[in-house]
Amino acid sequence: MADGTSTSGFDTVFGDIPEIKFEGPDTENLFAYRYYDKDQVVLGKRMEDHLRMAVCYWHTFCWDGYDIFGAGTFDRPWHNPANDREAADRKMAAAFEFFSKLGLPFYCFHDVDVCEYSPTPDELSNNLARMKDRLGAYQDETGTKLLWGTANLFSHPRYAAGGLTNPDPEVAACAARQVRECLEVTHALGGSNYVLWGGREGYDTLLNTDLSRELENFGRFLAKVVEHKYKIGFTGKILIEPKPHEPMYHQYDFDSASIHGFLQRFGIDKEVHVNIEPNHATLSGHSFAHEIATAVSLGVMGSIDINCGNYQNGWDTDQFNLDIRDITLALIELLPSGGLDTGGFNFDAKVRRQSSDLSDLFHAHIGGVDALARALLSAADLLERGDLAKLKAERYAGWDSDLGQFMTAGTTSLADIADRAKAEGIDGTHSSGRQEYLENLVNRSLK
Ligand code: XLS
Ligand code: NI
Ligand code: NI
Repeated sequence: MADGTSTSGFDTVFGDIPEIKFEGPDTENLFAYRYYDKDQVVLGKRMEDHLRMAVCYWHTFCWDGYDIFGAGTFDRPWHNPANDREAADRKMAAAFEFFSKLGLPFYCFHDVDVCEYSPTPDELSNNLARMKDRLGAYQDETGTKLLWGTANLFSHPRYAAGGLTNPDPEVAACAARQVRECLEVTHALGGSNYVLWGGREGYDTLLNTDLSRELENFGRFLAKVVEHKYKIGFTGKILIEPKPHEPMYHQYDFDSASIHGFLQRFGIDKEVHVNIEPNHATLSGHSFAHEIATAVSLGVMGSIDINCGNYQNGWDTDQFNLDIRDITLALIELLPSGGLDTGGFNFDAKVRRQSSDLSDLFHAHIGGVDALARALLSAADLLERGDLAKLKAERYAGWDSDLGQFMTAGTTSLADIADRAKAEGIDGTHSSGRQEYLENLVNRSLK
């Protein structure tokens, strides 16, 4: 507002920073997008609708820069050591001011991110109910929408041994209550998805863990979450976020393939999808593109938490992903399947602990947004040229031949195939996979 206060009644905190707009690759203005032009049509869809970008509440507004070796470094105007109601309200005002300045369509939150410190289940319930109304009012005022909500089942001390997989049913009951309430709030706010990240659903040691029982309980409770979604009429997707470890030594939601197997076992593989995060993919020994390709092929692709680690250590460093090639490789797996549907790209990423200025939050997001836009343009170029798809089709063309059809027919036995191979003297010669040639095609298309 012109008088320097937002409609929430709090002073604006990003007053010095202009709204971030598209100015094109030649601009000298570092508070502008150089590639993200939300209305530009790429592969028949607006960039904004392809990417469906979201700002995450926790890294950008809750974290004060602490790490296990040292205290917070950020000193944000909305932080307050008491973490009381007024601090939570100020934080929300700052968050929506930030979303609006970036001009991105979505945000994501954990229940505890938006509330003041709420040590008991009743306090969290009451605070969340109050914050639901405030979030709704801000959404109406700014037009920012909710990509997904999630219950934090890992920070409170009661969840040290897990939420839905806790050995103590009383703790699991608290987790179930929290999931129900957060799912209902997500629904009330028009959220597009609901996420479950099983940060503590796993174990530190098998010596104290009944793995079989924990998996049974996990499957049972997830099926109940799906049932509740239908009961309340929530039409968004339920998403599980794979991660192999950290904080636990082993997490049950290891990667997309293991989640799919687990969902199948409990009969909910058509109901639950995955929220893939590049830094989690690399922790599980996979590439980002591998996780996307696997999820697409298993029919469980949901949404993306965009970030990256670094190549020198094995942590979940949650950095802003500026690797245009890596994102392009993931997008060429995703886009031909129809893209993100109800999902989006959520910036589950944080500025480095030394990047303590408010302007650093903007530079981080601007860089992340433009990297996604450049990757989208690069992927579109590759897909439009079509040579990768053509080469792949040629590579597998033999399966459309008489031999291929014979071998894949349901009635053909192993012996039938072996007999035919012998009778026809088939000797199977190798043809080049042309990897380096294909990699050059990718680099040629990078924008
Ligand atoms: C942590 C996860 C977390 C989820 C939401 O590694 O990425 O931030 O996205 O609980
Ligand atoms: Ni995440
Ligand atoms: Ni993560």
